[in-house]
Amino acid sequence: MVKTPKFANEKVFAWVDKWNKVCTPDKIVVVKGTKKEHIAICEMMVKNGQFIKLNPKKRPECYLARSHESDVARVEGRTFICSQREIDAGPTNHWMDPEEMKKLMLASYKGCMKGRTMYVIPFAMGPIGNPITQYGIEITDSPYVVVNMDIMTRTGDAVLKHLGKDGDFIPCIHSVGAPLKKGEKDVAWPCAKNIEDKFITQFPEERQIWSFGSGYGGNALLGKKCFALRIASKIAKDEGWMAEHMLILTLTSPKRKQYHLTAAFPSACGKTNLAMMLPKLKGWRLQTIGDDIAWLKPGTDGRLYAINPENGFFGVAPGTSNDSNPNALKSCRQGTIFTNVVLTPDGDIWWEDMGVKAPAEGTDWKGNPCYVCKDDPFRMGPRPGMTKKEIKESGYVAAHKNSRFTAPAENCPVLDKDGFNGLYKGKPTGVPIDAILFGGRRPSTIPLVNEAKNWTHGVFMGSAAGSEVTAAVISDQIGQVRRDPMAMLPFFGYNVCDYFQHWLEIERTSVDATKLPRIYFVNWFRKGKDGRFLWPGFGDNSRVLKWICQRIEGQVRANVTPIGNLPLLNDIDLSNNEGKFKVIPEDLREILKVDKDGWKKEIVTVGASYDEYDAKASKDSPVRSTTARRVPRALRQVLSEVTIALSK
Ligand code: OXD
Ligand code: MN
Repeated sequence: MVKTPKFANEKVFAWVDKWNKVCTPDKIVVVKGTKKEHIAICEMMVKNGQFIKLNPKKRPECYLARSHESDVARVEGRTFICSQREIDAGPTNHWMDPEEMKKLMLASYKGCMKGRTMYVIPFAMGPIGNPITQYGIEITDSPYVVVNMDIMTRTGDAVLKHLGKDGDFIPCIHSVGAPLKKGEKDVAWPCAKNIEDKFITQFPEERQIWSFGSGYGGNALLGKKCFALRIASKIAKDEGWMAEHMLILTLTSPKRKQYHLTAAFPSACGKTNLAMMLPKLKGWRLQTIGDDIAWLKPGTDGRLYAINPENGFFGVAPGTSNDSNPNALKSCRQGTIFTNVVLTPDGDIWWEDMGVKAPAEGTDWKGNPCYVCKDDPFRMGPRPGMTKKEIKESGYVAAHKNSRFTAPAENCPVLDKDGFNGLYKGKPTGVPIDAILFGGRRPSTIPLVNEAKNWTHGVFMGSAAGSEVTAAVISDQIGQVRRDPMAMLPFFGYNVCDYFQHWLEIERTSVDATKLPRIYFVNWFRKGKDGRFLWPGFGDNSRVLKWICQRIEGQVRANVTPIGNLPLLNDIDLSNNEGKFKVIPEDLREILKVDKDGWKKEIVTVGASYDEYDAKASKDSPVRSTTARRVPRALRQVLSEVTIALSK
């Protein structure tokens, strides 16, 4: 066994020592967090065939990784909340008794790092020293995880220094689950090949994270979903704050008034695009604070203050283009790790809907050759000379649908540096939030924007959110609408009913509830009967954000309807309605209407989801009795009110 390195902090030493004994690595490296170290690890991976170095003239300090085919997205079926009692994990989470889970996983971890290096990554979720920031120690045998964590979090010596002798942190352990025999050559993407051998486990009471068998970002970069959402949501509930799957942005009006907005959309539904959007409306400026996670704390003035706990963007590549998100493309210009995209012959990258012509020939995400499509220069197929129709029918994509870029936030040309550093008016409070948006991909029924009548109604709206399932998760339901309350379905660290109650408590316990953010539900994805999108989205979404700001200021009236307050048609600013994408006024009229029949069906399915969360004991599902906790009465009340109002 190799010797466990010394740490000033005893809890850190104990955590590393414990796993050194279990995993028996060949070597232990404590991550320093320097650029030199980052590049050295990347170059070592190039040598080992695990990274491809991209053309430094085109993409300085950028690398490409190709994952194993089984390891391309989050594995919700293998994600567990192991609270002491099943009822505390609730009906939306997989649960196992914590001791049983530990026994099972310990058997997998035994000797799992043989032939490998154990890396110890001290990391911070949030700017080091900010009062909202939390810390973690991730042990991993994956250099891919180390360099991605370097980008996505603040890592290294500075964190250990901040922890000092007795600073607290969330202990995390990760292994790809692929020990090497003596002399055995490593593969390009080591992982446990069978899905049943992968475990992404949170122990919410102990505040620990154990992950095994997967190298994919959402399963392996433990600061992100496992800590900043699942574990943090539990800490937040216990301490009276919120950990949410939300972007944070700063919007400045032509009169220089600043607004801070957060938005919760499910995975791969455009959070990164909205967070970096170029407003089509003249005089409005948008800046990015975060694109995926927000931690919000009530301030002494009753407002909610937010920080982005992350340090980079783990964005979905396909669809990211100069039209959809030029700032994301710019964020990827250097120091970025690409996973499962196409490699071009000149050492650059390409993906579907990048808005860039495909090269004549390239290498697809599986490492196979791919070729430009015969009748569409923006597509690639697996054989030369294929038509667009042939490629579409074959279902082939050259970049995986969930291929990703891991880009440093500091690359983002519209980063709000102060907000990103947790500062507001020079104080480390995070930024005060004016509005919270919920949303999802909904081809029908849900209007463009809908304002909640009050906080409880807004919580109801969030609880009722639904979206088409995307490739961000390994699922056989891709494209189908599923309920995804507050976009947190895969990320609740505890019982969903308690989570709803916690949202309601934020108002009940507020020192001044009139200062809480207004809540809105938006839908950029409505389609017409012909399958055409009825709203251009992207920069045109600034029209909706402007309406929201005007509502906050009390400058415009609204159409008060049974489902909420909708804009009056003329209040959506259609100036500068030019360019490739345009708002079509008849379409706008359509998406600002209340589709009563659609809503009657919608509300029934919301009620059905509540029934599932109530998880009443029944003959058919006796197990559910142990997860029986109820959706808060206040939300049931809103459900009834909306149902009655719609029936009039
Ligand atoms: C993500 C996700 O990667 O939500 O952000 O899956
Ligand atoms: Mn996400």
